Amino acid sequence: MSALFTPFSLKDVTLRNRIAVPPMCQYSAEDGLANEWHLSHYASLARGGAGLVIVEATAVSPEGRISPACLGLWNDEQAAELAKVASAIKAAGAVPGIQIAHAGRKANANKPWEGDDHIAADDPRSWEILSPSAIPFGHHLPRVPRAMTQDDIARVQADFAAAATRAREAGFEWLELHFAHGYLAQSFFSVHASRREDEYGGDWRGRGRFLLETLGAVRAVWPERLPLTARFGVIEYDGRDEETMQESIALAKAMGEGGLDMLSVSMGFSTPDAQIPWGPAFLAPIAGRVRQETGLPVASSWGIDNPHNAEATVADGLLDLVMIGRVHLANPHWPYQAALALGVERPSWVLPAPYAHWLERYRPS
Ligand code: 8OZ
Repeated sequence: MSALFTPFSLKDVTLRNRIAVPPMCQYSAEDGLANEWHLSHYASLARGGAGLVIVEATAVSPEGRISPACLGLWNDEQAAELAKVASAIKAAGAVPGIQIAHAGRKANANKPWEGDDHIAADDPRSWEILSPSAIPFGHHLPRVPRAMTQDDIARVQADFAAAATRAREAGFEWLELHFAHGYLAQSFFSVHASRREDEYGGDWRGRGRFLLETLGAVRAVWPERLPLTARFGVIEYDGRDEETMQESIALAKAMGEGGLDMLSVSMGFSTPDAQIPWGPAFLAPIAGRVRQETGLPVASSWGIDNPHNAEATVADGLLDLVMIGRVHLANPHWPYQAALALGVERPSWVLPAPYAHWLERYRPS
């Protein structure tokens, strides 16, 4: 009996197994619109057997995009194109999810394979970048953001709620808030990015206020019967890790009380000086601690890249869902291969019926 291939239910949604495709930016859109690339990419991942496919970081406003080639959900035309993606994911038996995002001080960058750095402020493709405080990330992202006013904060939170409404109308059944990776929400929480002196700064409650309010604004419009999750960086690997973990766990508990259904545990990426201990499944014990101390279901990723460490993280009670990202790009049928490797009986059931049919047929009995 495989833990990885046990269905998982959250609210009214049931995933066929514990494998999820995490959001992975494709940097392939124009004007925030999904196109044939997104359709074929996401459909192929869903066909491979994962229970959940979460569409990449999709910006709630034009200035919230990481790059000019990121997806957006600030108008109805974008929602109409994303509806095709959601429908294709669902047709292949996976639950369609989407991550909504604002990139904050990391916005307005070139594609990773075209430099990954900030677009210069005098470039015609540049836009104003926003953050809780006028502190740049540094390194390849040197531009100084404008410190947000409380009107800016209210506007971005309304953008999150509007994007959530469009995501629902487009047919998505699982919504993830991007509260990680040094983007806007993580920056509000991070001591590396926030020096605010109003009620959005200071101790963890102040630095967590933007996240809790944004969650509340989205929960108010996202159906109660559908999962609302957040990807959140609980640790920075900056030398103050225990303090950050305790603050993160306190905020995660408050988010649970504020209507969050699950946490996708990641790293903060708020400073270019982080010393990340890369290794197989290195973040899973951290996620397991968050799961234990908050009582929230958790997902996580990073270095979980083979059927055995994926199975172990679920079987050992560290994770409820395993995010299988990059290896999924190399092998969209990773879930089927994992089922074979784990000795799951008749693993073809992992796949949509037409594929299962051909794989089961003409086999010696
Ligand atoms: C991993 C690490 C840093 C950034 C995202 C492009 O979260 C990212 C990212 C992923 O959208």
